[in-house]
Amino acid sequence: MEKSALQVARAAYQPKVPRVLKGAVEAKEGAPTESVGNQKEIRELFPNTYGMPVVEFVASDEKQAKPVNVGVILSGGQAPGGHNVISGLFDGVKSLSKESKLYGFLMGPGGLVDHKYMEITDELIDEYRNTGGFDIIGSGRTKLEKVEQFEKGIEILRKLGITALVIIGGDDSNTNACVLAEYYAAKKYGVQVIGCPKTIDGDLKNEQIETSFGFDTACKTYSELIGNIQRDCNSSRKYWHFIKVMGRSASHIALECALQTQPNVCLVSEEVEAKQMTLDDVVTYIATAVANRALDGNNFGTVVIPEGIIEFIPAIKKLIAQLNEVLTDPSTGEPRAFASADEQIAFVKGSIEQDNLAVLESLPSDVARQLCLDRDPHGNVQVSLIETEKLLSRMVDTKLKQWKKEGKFVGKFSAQHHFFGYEGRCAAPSNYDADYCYSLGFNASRLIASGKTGYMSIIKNTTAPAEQWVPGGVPITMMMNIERRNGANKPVIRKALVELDGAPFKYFASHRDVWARQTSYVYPGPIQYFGPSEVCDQCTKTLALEQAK
Ligand code: FBP
Repeated sequence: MEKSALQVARAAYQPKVPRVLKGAVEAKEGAPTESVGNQKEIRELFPNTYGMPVVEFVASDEKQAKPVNVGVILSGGQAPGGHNVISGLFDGVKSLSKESKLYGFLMGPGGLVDHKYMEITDELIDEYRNTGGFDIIGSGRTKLEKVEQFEKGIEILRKLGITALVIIGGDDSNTNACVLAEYYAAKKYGVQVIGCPKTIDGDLKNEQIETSFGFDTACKTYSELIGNIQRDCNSSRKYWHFIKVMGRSASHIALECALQTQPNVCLVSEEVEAKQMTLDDVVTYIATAVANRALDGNNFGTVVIPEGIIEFIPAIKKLIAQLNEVLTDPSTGEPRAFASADEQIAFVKGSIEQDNLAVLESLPSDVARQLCLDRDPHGNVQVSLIETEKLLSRMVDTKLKQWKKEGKFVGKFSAQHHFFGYEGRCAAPSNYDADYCYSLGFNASRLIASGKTGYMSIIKNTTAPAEQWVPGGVPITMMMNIERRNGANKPVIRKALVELDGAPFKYFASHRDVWARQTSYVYPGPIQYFGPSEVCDQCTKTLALEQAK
């Protein structure tokens, strides 16, 4: 594979790791834990993995030296740093014993079930150190939830002598990791299951997990692009740019990009829901910013939109909840099968309540159609396929035309549209993500060596220099509660949405009125990999604000 000069230099980068992980460790255990909600139900569903303590690794004199065969799976959407989790895990298991082996299951959890795998060797891993992407073994969204899948899995794990499996995924994939850990523990199959917190969306975090990996690099990549657009629009002064950014449910990415670039408008889905805003309220809010800037002769600006916003508008959220129910076959719990998209839409329209039908029919046909069509394997609406940025700018245009007639808008309005998602998911990891991910992977090998199962690998204190980071593990059951999914109540990891009383949102809310009217743009520029630490090793503003509490 031909490489650029940066790639060559980057391949030689040595990720920084917590001091504790540089030598032998032992697990210091805290008190027993409880799940974040529905304790009784979660305890009953996970009798073998419920209530385990949070673990912190501390230095020890005892060297763990037993060889271990480990399997690794990349699950769900790509996030920068996945290759570093695998290289940290590889180095970690080899440091336990040169005899240890690491196998990668191909194209996501499906590789375990279909017995598609490859051994990860020194030569292979060296090609992928500090690179973006998940292409070393590929990723997929197969949902691991059925006993037949778990049994197919154990066949190949036994054949390869694998006694520990590391699942690198978001909240849905780690929920599945937890179910698998419980199943293998109940059956006494002797296979440990460890999770790693991945997702650019940043919504897998809590008291124990400071951030999900990939969020840092993805936000910096999008912020670079938003900054470039802002400089362009401040130069030509003729366009309003509507920029949708990824983040299926939570608005962490949009908020972080706003903190980095100070756009004129940034929508936060969680606030839209809390304020019970209608689609028209959202449109009025944006149109007001456009009209106010026009009063100063500024017929240009930027609007950052979280891709999941549509699901947070209360009337649409209610509609989606009912769509999810009717699209599930109650006898199997599986999605209903339809011969065609048109048949599916006709069925939906005939099955939902009148008020929901009215909301559906009020939406532009392309949006309504996407809401009625298939979910991803975890039951999520595929919001990346809904062109919210165009929908909103169309509606703002209509409103401004009306206001012009009424003498309430004196300017010009011309829009450009962008969607930043796939551009950032496979970017070369920032130093923060390169170090954090490598540490998460290496740390997973220590959880394995300590005999843990049903744990997620965690690294804390990451706003401090890496030397002082604190490695450990958190029982996955601790993050679970019961939620309605695909027409049934399911145990799932609770998603971390933007907290409206949290420091990042409060900082944004206290500045946004100035950013809306004035041109306060910040141009963050590209991620820097080499150079002064204050340029290269900064975490996200979200994390810095949260940890400054
Ligand atoms: P994960 O939750 O699996 O990390 O994926 C998140 C995400 O990147 C969302 O931001 C986006 O809506 C979705 O994946 C897109 O999924 P796909 O890759 O299937 O198009």
